[in-house]
Amino acid sequence: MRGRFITFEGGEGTGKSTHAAMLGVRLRAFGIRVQLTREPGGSPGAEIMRYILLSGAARPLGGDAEAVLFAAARDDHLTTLIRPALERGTWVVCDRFADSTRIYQGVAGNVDSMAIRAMERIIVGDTKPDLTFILDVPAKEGMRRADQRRGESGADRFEGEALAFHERLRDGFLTLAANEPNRCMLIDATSPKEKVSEQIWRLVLKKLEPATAPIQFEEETV
Ligand code: Z5A
Repeated sequence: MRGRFITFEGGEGTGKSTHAAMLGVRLRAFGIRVQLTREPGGSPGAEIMRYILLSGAARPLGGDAEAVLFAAARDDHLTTLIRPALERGTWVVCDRFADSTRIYQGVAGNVDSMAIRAMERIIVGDTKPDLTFILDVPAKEGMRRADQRRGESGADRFEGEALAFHERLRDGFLTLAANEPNRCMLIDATSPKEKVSEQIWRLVLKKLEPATAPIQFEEETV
């Protein structure tokens, strides 16, 4: 039986990494084999592209070129990690995926949305997420949380953008949630972590019925 594919999306500091990890723990406790991963990155080739993209080295090439690099990283990630895991029956929980390209490069970065959809069709094909959590907090609060978590280390290529950019991202994710209500679950992530995590878990139980998945006790980590 094919594994399930769950993605976490949203602006910066909304709690995606926190809740991807918490969901991984809950699924494993249920006896389900889980592969936690992230984008950009998640496979050796894609991690090299992550470095290029988040360091800002590709920024002078322009938004179109950055969108192509995100897609190339995703292609490697899908081919070498996500699809093989799903085929083995492992559930994949991914911190960001193709929706981030639609919103960061498309909505906020002004890359042509038809071009982004065309790349998505070629690269992602049928490997679409079964369920996507869109975590929502006001842009200012997300930036504050991300700042706090970063401590002394500097902001990356996207974290360094102005508040208006992060507000456009938030609007983009809210519109996406409204347009694809069957796949995208909008989560108010201003509540305490435990409450958010409980809400996510209830939705996973309802939508994906992990109790019906075969129990597999072999451990897998990132
Ligand atoms: N990007 C793109 O442009 N196009 C693409 O196609 C893809 C990505 C795939 C990846 O950066 C960047 O790449 C990203 C988009 C772009 N740019 N930005 N900005 P990343 O992976 O390094 O960072 P991120 O994805 O933005 O995530 P993040 O900023 O690291 O935050 P997060 O994962 O959403 O949040 P967190 O680390 O789980 O939590 C942040 C802090 O808040 C932490 O201290 C938590 O303990 C705290 N937290 C979490 N939940 C709560 C609640 N409920 N209450 C209070 N505090 C909380």
